[in-house]
Amino acid sequence: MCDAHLRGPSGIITSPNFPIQYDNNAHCVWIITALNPAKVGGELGNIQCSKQGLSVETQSLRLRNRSCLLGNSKDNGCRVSNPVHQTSLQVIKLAFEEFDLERGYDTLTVGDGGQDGDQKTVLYILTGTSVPDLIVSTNHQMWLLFQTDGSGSSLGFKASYEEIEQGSCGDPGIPAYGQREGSRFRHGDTLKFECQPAFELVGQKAITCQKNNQWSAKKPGCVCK
Ligand SMILES: [Ca+2]
Repeated sequence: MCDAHLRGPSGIITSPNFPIQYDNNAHCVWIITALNPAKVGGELGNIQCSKQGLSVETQSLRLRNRSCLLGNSKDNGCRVSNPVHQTSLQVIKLAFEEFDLERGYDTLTVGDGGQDGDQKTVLYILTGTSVPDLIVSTNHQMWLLFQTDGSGSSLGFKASYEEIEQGSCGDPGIPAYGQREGSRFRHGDTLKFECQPAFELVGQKAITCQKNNQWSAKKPGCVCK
């Protein structure tokens, strides 16, 4: 059993057994929900759910109610008297610290929203040994699906998640032995990087926060000349 519903404002996700090798035939789902009421604008109002067949399982009901709050009331039979404006939405930023999966056979799929496995909401399918870029959802929820095949294991992954304000790409950090110009991470903001003397910049000198909440490129690195 490795499925989990996680909540903001922040936390850590690792593959099972990390940093020891993960199991074969694993199927793990994590659903992260931003739940920081202080950051949600306006009155929430009353929520009434009338449609039959709503799950009685508490967690699931909470998730449904949450989508209620975001104005998605037609789908789940809930009525919200005073819906929250989407502009104050919190989204989920996922940053990987370590990543090592058997290339092509074991995968971590990252998607937007709370419906795990929904092909329409897939943001990335990750495999191999490169540490992925920062991933930011466009929704108040993000799902992760970890699947492994019947043979060949690796160390797995470790990632941290954090709620950030909608309209931001999140802080990508500063490269070791480098410095950064710019400290705003919202749509249209650009960060410039340079390296200390004796180090050479590898990657893009400047990256811009795009409207899909992703930086235009990964944070560059500084390597010894
Ligand atoms: Ca495998």
